[in-house]
Amino acid sequence: MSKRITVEDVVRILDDLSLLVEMKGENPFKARAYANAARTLETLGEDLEGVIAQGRLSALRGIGPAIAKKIEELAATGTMRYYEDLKASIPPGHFELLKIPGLGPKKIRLLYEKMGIETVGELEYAARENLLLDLPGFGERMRDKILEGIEAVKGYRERRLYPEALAEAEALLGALRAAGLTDRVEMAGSLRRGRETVKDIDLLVATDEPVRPAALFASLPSVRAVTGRGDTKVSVRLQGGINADLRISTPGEFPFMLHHLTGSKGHNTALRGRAKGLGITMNEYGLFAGDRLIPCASEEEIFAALGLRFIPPELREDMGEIEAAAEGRLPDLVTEGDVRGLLHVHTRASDGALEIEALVAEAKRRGYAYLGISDHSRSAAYAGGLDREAIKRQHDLIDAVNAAEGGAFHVFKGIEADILPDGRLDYDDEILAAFDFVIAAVHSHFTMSAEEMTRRVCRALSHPLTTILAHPTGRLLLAREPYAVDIRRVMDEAAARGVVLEINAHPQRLDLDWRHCLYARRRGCLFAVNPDLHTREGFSYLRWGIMTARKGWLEAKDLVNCLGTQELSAFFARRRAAAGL
Ligand code: DGT
Ligand code: CA
Repeated sequence: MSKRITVEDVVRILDDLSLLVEMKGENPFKARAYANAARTLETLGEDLEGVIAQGRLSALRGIGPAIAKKIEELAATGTMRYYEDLKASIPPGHFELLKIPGLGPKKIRLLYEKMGIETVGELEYAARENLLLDLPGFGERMRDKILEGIEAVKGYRERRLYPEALAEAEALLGALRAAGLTDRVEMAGSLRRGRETVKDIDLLVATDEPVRPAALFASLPSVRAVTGRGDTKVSVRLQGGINADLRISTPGEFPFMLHHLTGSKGHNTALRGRAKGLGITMNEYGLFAGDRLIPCASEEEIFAALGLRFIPPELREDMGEIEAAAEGRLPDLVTEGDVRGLLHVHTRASDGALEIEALVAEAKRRGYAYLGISDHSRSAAYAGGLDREAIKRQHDLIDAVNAAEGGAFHVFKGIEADILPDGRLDYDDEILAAFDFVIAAVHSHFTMSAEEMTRRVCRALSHPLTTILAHPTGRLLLAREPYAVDIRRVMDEAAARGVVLEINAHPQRLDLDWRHCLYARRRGCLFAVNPDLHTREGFSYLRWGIMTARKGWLEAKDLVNCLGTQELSAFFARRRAAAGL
């Protein structure tokens, strides 16, 4: 395509268009149409260029002739007149204002017309100075909500999703390693700890000759600007906008520096406290008994010198890992290799890009023993939810695939059933009983009070056919805060009802949050790390889900998708038998 318009660019512009026409007060149907088209392209299982060349664009679900024409213009010329005109017709800051939760186009127009507010900065000032209170619909609660929203939006700008930061960091590491100038090169900081979002990249090298690696790092092609340069540290801003620090240590200090830079701050402080109790001083340069350095060749030896087992970086969040290491209670963390199969997989029957046969082939190629198909239920009209006939067709197909596999691979029949606003599931019990497993999910009405939302979700959990609760908090990292819900009560209910909690592995979800896993595990909950995949690429999401499970202290025995086919089948059967339906 000319000017290299990618399908991601098209998706972003369609999403922008959806917001822009809403801002302009046009028919809401129009806004939804652009959003739907974006969702279709997002999960397109083939090359957009090819689709356009074959004139098949307007045959795709949710893409009518008018939108198709605009996309074709964009692909052919690199711009879309209609989009550029719309963008030019509103103050530039308004676009960003839309991203603040609770601020819709109407309120933004009001702020502009009555107060001349055009940017997030102006809004923050007005909110802090109590200048908004006279506007209709802008009471104190709204002001507080706006200020919270502004903080969130600011935070979003400063952080990156983990996979994006990791890819940048790996490229830097690769370049440093290839140069062969240093003894060791490692990642540290939030990346090494497997945090879901990352502010900046921390890298560390060991060398006695710092000059050349420092110069090399500063001159890498992905570096946009050098923002700081000293003897032991070079700071840069990368082309993609993220900052990276290279720390240079001597080979002898390397393990201490690596531990220090890995953090977290809380973990470091707690560990220093423990060292002090043992009469040892600890800093980034070493462990010292008085003036004497206690030599350590690795992080393992540092922990050992403090009477501890090695604490994996993912656990270094000051959540009790030091006590657990001292008492030999550290969990035997789950790994990707423990996973036997994937649940929560979408097909073309709803909004996925692949047919069941292609999904099975890919799963087998990756060494899995089973898949659990779970398309959307009928009220998810936005995503092509399945009606009774579509379910029947899918089940016949799955039966045929399973028969052909002859036990070598198994497809479980599942559904991602919407949790309706009142907490009921989206189908009658008779239909639900036809599935091996049911994933219950909130996909609408996010803005209920915490009390209502908690009641809604708990009611869904109390349904005897609910097997798994999908993405329990509904967050979208760097885009949407979790919905208001009493997550502890939800986890208590899941434990009481034997409902499995999903750790959704999509890099923008990673939900259940690892911070909640330990509590849920103590209450006796089971978990499933689910890719929620819509495309072939989605198979790779599992990695991020496992990282999150590890941060949540989970072991293979905590995850139902580490069970073998027979065991999982028995687990599903037991639940359905207990339901007595
Ligand atoms: P980020 O960058 O916000 O995603 O998270 P981190 O953990 O990478 O934080 P960063 O880059 O500010 O610092 C890297 C590590 O350096 C951090 O995890 C622990 C260590 N560190 C930084 N500041 C302090 C401090 O004030 N005290 C201690 N003990 N350690 C610190
Ligand atoms: Ca960092």
